[in-house]
Amino acid sequence: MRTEHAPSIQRADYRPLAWTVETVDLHFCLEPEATVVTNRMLCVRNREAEAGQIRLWGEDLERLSLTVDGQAPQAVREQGALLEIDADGERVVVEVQTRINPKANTTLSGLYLSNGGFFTQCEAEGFRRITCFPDRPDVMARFTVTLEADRAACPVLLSNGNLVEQGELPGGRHYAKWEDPFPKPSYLFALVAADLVALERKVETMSGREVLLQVWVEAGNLDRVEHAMDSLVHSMRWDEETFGLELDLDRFMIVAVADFNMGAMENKGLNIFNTKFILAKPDTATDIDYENVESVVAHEYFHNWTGNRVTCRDWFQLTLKEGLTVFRDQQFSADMLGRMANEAAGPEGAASARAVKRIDDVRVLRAAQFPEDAGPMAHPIRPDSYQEINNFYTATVYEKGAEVIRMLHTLLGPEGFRNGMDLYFSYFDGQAVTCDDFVEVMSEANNGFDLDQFMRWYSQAGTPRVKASGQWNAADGSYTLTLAQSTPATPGQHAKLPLVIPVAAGLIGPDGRDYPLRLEGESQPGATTRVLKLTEEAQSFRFVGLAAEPVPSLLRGFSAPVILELDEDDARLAFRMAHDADPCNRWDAAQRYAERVALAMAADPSAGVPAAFLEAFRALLGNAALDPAFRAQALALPGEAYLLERMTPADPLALRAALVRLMRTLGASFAAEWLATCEAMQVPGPYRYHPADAGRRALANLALRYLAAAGNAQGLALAQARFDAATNMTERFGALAALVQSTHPAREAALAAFHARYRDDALVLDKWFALQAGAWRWDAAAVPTLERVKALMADPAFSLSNPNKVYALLGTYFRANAGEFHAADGSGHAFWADQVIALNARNPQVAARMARALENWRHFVPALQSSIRAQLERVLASPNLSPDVAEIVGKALD
Ligand code: 0A1
Ligand code: ZN
Repeated sequence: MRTEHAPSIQRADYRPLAWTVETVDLHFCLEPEATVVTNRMLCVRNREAEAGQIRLWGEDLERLSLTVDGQAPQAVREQGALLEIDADGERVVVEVQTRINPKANTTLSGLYLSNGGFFTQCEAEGFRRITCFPDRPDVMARFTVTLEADRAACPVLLSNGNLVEQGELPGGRHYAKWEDPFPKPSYLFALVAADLVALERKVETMSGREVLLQVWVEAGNLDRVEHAMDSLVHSMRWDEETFGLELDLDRFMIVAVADFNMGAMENKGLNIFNTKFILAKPDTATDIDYENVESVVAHEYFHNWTGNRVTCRDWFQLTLKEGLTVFRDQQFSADMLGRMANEAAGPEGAASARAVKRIDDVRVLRAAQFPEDAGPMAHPIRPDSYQEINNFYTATVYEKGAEVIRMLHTLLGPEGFRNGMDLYFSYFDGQAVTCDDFVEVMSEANNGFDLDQFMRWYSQAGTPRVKASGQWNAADGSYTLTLAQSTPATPGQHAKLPLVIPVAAGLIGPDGRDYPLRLEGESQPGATTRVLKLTEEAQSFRFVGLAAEPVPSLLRGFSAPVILELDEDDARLAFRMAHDADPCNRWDAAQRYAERVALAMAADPSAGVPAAFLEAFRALLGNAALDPAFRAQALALPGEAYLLERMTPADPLALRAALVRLMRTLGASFAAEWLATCEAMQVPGPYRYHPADAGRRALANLALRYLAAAGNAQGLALAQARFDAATNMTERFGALAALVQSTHPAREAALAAFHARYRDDALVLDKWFALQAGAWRWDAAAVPTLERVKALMADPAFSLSNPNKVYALLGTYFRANAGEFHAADGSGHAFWADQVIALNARNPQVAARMARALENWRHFVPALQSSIRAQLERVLASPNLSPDVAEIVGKALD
């Protein structure tokens, strides 16, 4: 079946606009059901473009008036959302007045209402839902914004830049006027008019300027913003120290809103956040929530330079700002965690904390991006075409994009990378540029470092495979490592060329210690980890001067976003689990071994857990010298989504049955060790967000999970006791999760107690919904999770209009509970179609995200394929399908 629903937009078709905008003067008369927007633009002819009309886009607008230099325009053509206006001369003033209905705007794109306040979301193309405008990132204009609203309902009026005027108006109304001194694309425009309060802090920037920082929230949440504010201050300092980048505004504001499609948005000087990534206090937020707040606050703040000061020429270049900014926030978090761990446990603790953060990032990439690269939505980090740009805020553009930047950082070294960044800003500040511009400048700043072949990372989709084999020559003490690369075909891209792949390698001796490495031709052995540059289809590297046959440890620190294929027997994996000096690879060895065991058990329902695996697992569990956070990572089984991707054909029910058996065996076999671990991992004193404490809590919670899975009576009693006595959310929720993932009769009472305690707390209730949607069935007689999900949809706290609720309940069920969702009777799939259709009518972006849960269906066993196909077809045939959902479902069926 072909998708005829929406035309696709091609990267190659980019043309500059004939007219751009120099200044915009916006006036908002804010009313929930009839907001009038008056927009006065100074349009200027673009000398670098061919002659043509003024082009404006407008969507869902009621146009009240349109003038050019105060007159009715000579000729206007309208084609869908596009408005083309004839104009003479070089500079004209276009004024357009529109009326919109924020209350009826359930898409959460453009201007909308949340809890009585007005909020905007303009990336990628939401501004055209507010007014007619050349709504493209290559049009950078200076904005002046006047907001007018009811004072009682909306005492706070915010927009980008500096507040230049405010005052009272008749009829209980008031106004505020904001001026943004920096030219910006329309996707960075924002306004907020609501009843909010702020936590404020004044800090000095590196050049000694005093700036005002504000975090705006609803009054009842003021006790949960300290951590976000601290994170903002840390981000500012880090960007000054690491990149010499200073805040360029006198005032920087963050606003939290409960209804938001994504995580947060980097609007110039007025970041708008999903409350989930701002609000945190010990009683309501887990360690992971604290970590997420820190990294999302940093991410949005870092966009001020990578994204806002230098922006994207067109949306195909999205990874220019997103890949780079994710890389920056990952480095920031690693530095922050490392710094805190260093204070507590010295350099070794710091190294471990950094490694644990890296492992987290790799887990996300493997769980979300690898499947995307193997499915119908596979695209290069810089796509060549799209139907709906909102579908391209993907793990590929963000996470793989960050890996590509990381590889540049590896190839050029930290100093070379920094020089490239400096040159990037010196050339392109205030401009809208491309990924090519970025890579070229990196090369120029590094003596013309050849990055031509490297550019293929921007144009090729699919996860490359690197196949490694080694040959030991006992006679001369040499070890020849051969690396061969290939990338599988992806939709529309059959032939792939070799990439530049940095492979960080080490060789481990029989005593478990790394050999210093010496490549043939070198006079002396050097470091124990070397970055090998793989550029050909196959290449060999000969290491010499080795006393005994080594065990290779490849792709250390996950040095490239590839799948490493290495023939290792169980004994080797166990050896690396015990000795690999690179924590990422040590973790990976444990994951590979667990994957092997889980998939073998899925293939053979009578297979047990091999004794050798149990031994290797026990050795890690009992190694008290290892950082608890690392042990928590290494002892957790690989995620179900990742395992399904590795299984051919994917059989979620067989996999689930295997994982249940595996968890039970690991829980029961080491019950004494788990109990002792839980005891040993007590964290004394009041809660603090700190990697050392978080690691101990994570390991204790994992211990409870295994004990509960095994039905261990002592473990269940411990979970119950910890649930009752917990003084922070990490412990309370960890204990609850263990109880819910068991057959223990106390689970229902615990869920009810949790609900009673947090009945008025939307973010905590999201956890409560998600936990139940993600529950496995540990008891064959238990009701299917689907029944539970359906019942929870009727809970008064649930709403299809709130994205967080949808992601928590439906998203968890569709995306993180494969063993239940893919029930053999197809009930999960039919429910999925019902929900996608219902969401499509309200919020296409959220609907499309849910729709993606079934895109990799062709990878599944035949019985499931037919059930899924029927539902995909049902959705595709449903009336009024949005371009967002049509693209996802259409490509899935193509
Ligand atoms: N640029 C934001 C993410 C974002 C993207 C799209 C949105 O609406 C479609 C909203 C937010 C970031 O990277 O944080
Ligand atoms: Zn971003």
